[in-house]
This record gives sequence, structure tokens and C-alpha cells, in this order.
Amino acid sequence: MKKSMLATLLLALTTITHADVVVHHGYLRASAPGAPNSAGFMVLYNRGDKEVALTSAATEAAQVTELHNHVEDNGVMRMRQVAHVQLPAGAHVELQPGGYHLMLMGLKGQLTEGQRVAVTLGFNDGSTQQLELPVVRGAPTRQHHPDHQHDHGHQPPHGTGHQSDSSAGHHH
Ligand SMILES: [Cu+2]
Repeated sequence: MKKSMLATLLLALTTITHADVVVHHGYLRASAPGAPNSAGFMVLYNRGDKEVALTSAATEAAQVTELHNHVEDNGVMRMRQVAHVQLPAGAHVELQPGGYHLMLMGLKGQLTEGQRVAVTLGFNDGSTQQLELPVVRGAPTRQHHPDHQHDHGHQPPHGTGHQSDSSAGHHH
């Protein structure tokens, strides 16, 4: 009994499993001083044979934690809150910059590299999963480049293959 508890604890230090969902590569993005928000990313692997949905996330580090996605709206990526993130059976679903993410809003303190933050995930089957995510600085982010539109008036002509016409004009 004790042995299995210890094994569970040791397992918990690396990967915590519940509801057949395994979480890999989880982290929270370090925040700038005074910044109100941060985001969390991870890979969720549903190793079960039933679809599961991630329906909530919570952490003491922020007032509110929402599930967000990025959607393209007229060429501009915008964040939208989503009610759930579907995890099909056998699938890896990535929460990553520019896509699904945990949105931490109203940070109670700056998130600095090296911290570890407890995060609780909730699933649609009523189960929850406790994570302890490291805070990482300089994680890959998708930059929002200002849209640089090239002028459309100078598109190179296409399809003007020069036919070499050796008949050199029509003779009457
Ligand atoms: Cu967001």
C-alpha cells in the first residue's frame, strides 16, 4: 500500500494522469513586471478510447483562468474564449502559442522563470487533474507582424509566353 502511494507520488512529479489524459511539456509563460495576464501551454494526450473534453483550468496565481483559442479574423489572429477543448481518443492536442491556451487573467504576482505553479484542469467527465507547471521565459511565441501589404497594382504579367512567330507578318 505504502509502496504504491510512493510510486504514485513519484509519478506525479513528472506526469500526472487522470481520465486517461496525459499532460506533457506544460509551462506557463513568464510575465513582465506589472503585466496583468499570462498564458499556459501543454500537450494533452488522450490515451483512452473515449473522447474527453478539457472544460476548465484554475490556478491560485490568477484571478481568472479561461480556455482560449486563436482564430483568424480577416487576417488578424484574435483570442476567443472557448467552452472546451476536445480531446479525441488517441489524439495529442497541443495548447500552443497562436492556438489553444490557458489564459491567466488578473495575475496576483509576477510569474518569473523558475517558479512552479499549481494548475488544476477540469474535464467533462467531472474528473480533475493537478499539474505543477514551470514558468518559462522566452518560450517561442508567434509574433504579430503588422500586415505589410504589397501594392497590388504591379503584379507581374503572367502567361505572356512569347510565341516566336517565324512567319514575320502576313503577306498579301
Ligand atoms: Cu488568451
